[in-house]
Order: sequence, then C-alpha cells, then structure tokens
Amino acid sequence: MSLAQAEIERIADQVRAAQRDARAIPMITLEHPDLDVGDGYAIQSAVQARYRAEGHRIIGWKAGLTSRAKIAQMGVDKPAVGFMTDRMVVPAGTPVPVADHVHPRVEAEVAFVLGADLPTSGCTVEHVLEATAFVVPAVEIIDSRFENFSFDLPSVIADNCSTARFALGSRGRRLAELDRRTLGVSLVINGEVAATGAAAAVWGDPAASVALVAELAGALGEPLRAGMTVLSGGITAAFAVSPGDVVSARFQDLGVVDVRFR
Ligand code: OOG
Ligand code: MG
Repeated sequence: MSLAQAEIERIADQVRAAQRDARAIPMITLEHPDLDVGDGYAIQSAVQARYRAEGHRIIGWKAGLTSRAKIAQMGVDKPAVGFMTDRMVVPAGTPVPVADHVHPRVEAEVAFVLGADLPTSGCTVEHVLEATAFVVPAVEIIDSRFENFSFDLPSVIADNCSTARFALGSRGRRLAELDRRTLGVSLVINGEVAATGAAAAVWGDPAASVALVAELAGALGEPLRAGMTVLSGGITAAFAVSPGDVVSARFQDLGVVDVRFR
C-alpha cells in the first residue's frame, strides 16, 4: 500500500463519478505509478461504500480474468474480484441502454447462487459444491471506465473489475446434474456465433473460480454468504456491443440468457 487514505477517497470519488456518468478517465497508475493491488482494493472498498451510501445492496461477487481468453485479451494475468449490487441486475426482457456505459462488452458466464456461507480462507471446490444451491447461465456486461478499455491489475481492481450490469437465466440447475468442466456455451450476437467455449476455461473448473473468489473477497473481510450470487468469470473473450444488438449466451444443459441493447 502506498496511498494515504485521503488520496484513496479522492480517487474513489473520481471512479464512482466515471461509473455513474459513463465517462472515461485516465488509468490510475498514470498518476500513481506505484499503485499496488492492495491500493486497488482499498479504492474498490471506498467505491463500494459510495454505492452503499447511494442505497445499493451488495448481492454478490464476481471473478475477473480467470480464463486464458480473458487474460490474452486484456494482457492482465492475475485474477481479481469485484462486488455486485441489486441495481446492477438487468431485469428479464428490459433493454440495456448502451449510453449508460463508456464502451460496454459482453461475456458468457456460469453464475453460482449460494445456499450456505463459504469459508473466507481455505475454501475448496468441495466447499463450493456443498454450499451452492444452484447455477444459472449469465451474461455479464463489463465496462472499463479507463480510456481505450486499457488497464493494469491495480487500476482494474480500483474500478471494481469493470463491473457494470449482469443478466441471469431464469432456470437454475443443481451442480450434481451437470458436468461443470465440459459444459459448453455459444455466445451469439445478432444471430452470429461470436465465440464458443467450455466452462473448464474458467480456472480449470468454474467451482474452483468461486473458491478463489471466496479467498480473495475473504482476504478483504468480505465473506460470501448464503443467498449471494457469484459470477465465475468470462469463458471466452468479451465482445463490444452497440445499440440494437441482441446478445444470447446459449449454454448446453443450462439454457439461454438474452440481453437486448438500445
Ligand atoms: C475485467 C473484468 C473481467 C471476467 O469475467 O474475466 C471479467 C475486464 O476484462 O474488463 O469480468
Ligand atoms: Mg466477467
């Protein structure tokens, strides 16, 4: 940690304003080259406090940069976590305004809904299998607040891991009914297959990615609790969207989630 609390608060104000106003800001490390991962999470926590003060409720956490495709696309090779709030949920059938974002992109992910708390350290795949009530298909809409969607690890963490919105499928499946690793998905945009993948792309097993989220969030003093939703990470690269686009994550055995943009 290199930043004083007053500076953390100042940067958190800038990041939150950029998120709310859909405005790009320079990457934080341009002004603070010594910013480290601890500083990034300190800023993220201060950003979270601003969401809570605005009336958002924290309903879950997400993994970022847990697949090779994402690591290759973004050039950042360490995973990170971000928080999700009730107001980030896209209600089924409601179009998402592109103009609410700087440069939104979409990802297909497996979402885990917890029926029990996860340990904050020493969390294993077995703990995740035990605690998961069901999984649902998800489309995550990410949006970096940094110019050109370009960042390093401390900066993207400060920006809550590019979290913007997410849409969940309506039909849950129990993990025991699925082969989590070979679970296939096609990310379809305007009827064209943009990318395909299998859930093992995410940390070898999406349940292992959830265990990692429990560890990383736990280290921040943020336990993953029963009732929370955890996004396990983009399986393929993310794709930019424009008004009028229709995005469909079509999962083998898990069903489909559609998101329309306006
Ligand atoms: C960071 C967020 C990554 C994922 O699923 O890997 C993420 C980014 O790529 O902007 O959500
Ligand atoms: Mg994601």
